[in-house]
Amino acid sequence: MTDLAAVKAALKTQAVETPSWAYGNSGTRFKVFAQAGVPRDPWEKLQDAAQVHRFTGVAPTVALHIPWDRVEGPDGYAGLAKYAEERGLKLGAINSNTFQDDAYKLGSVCHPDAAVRRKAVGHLLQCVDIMDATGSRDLKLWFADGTNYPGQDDIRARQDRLAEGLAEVYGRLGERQRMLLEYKLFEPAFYTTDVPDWGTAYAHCLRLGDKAQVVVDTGHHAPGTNIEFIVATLLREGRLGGFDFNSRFYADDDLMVGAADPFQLFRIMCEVVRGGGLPAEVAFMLDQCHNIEAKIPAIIRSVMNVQEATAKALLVDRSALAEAQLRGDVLGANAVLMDAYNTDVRPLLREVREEMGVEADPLAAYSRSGWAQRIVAERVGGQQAGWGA
Ligand code: LRH
Ligand code: MN
Ligand code: MN
Repeated sequence: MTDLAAVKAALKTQAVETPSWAYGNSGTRFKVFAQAGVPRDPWEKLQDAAQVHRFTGVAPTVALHIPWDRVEGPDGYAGLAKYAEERGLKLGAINSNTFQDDAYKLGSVCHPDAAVRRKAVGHLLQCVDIMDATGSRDLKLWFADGTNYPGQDDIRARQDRLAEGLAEVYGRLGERQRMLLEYKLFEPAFYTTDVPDWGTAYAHCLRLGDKAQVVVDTGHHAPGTNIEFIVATLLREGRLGGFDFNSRFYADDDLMVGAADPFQLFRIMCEVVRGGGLPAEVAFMLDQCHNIEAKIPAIIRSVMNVQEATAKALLVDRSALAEAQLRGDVLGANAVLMDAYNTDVRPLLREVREEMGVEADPLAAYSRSGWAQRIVAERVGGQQAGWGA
């Protein structure tokens, strides 16, 4: 039997971080479809994020991407953090960007030229300065580095350069700051990618120390990859820093989490629950873009999808499952899992929301709020997310 009060309590502690870039205009390399009312600067992105938090109650932090969220002026990023706090938010992970500068054609921290590596490491160190100003815990690193042709560069030398760059940035981290290293199997490099998989990320993190952790972006694997196995392994090793949640059908589609494969999301959340409840060290971040759908409701829907998968994972009757597994009862064990997955958790989540003081139906409440009409009227010329131009 599962303890419903404990399930509710766990759901109330879960926090989902939303990405600033999801609020901006985005598209594919074919076309960016601009939407009316989209934020024109980081402050307006925070205004929208505050609506997501207001109606879900569980999205209190916002990830920034540098330099997409460029802030100048005397108050700088500390001022942005204050602006967030005034709206009941905090700034979350600082995402670096070493992939949109001409200098990085052959790579950034893995580039053969030491001057380019210096520039890239300089940017990463600047991101840590920003973390100091915002109070962010996590520096999220994703590298587009790789090669397109066999022989183009030395695979091992590139790993050495990567290790050296990471070590310098790691050394700059404060006591409570972490480095989250994100892997991606493919794109934009076609032949080799320098951080293609969790094994490579894990090996670098191991050398660096405890503050270096792996990020699992659910869109960054080969089709058919058993992501929950990776999650289980990283949790066992104490190296799962967090998730970049999104859905994919084909490549790195960045669709709403839980839209393409809610069962996979459930299986992932089962391993998170199995690996220690909802540990504070695991950051549940979204990394999505909303190219053709309305952005704020899509983000609210995504947060709800994470909650639904989490609720189902928490409902798994762990003792019945363990007993069936020990008996070698293949079908019985599978049935325990499927019973939880097939439970309609929406009534439970409505109760949880009401107990938290937010409305039971976040999407309906947002729709009634008039915010969508207000931003269309007030904002002209929305900013592009910086992605998929
Ligand atoms: C790379 C990635 C990484 C970037 C983000 C915008 O595909 O997942 O996390 O920072 O997209
Ligand atoms: Mn990502
Ligand atoms: Mn991605």
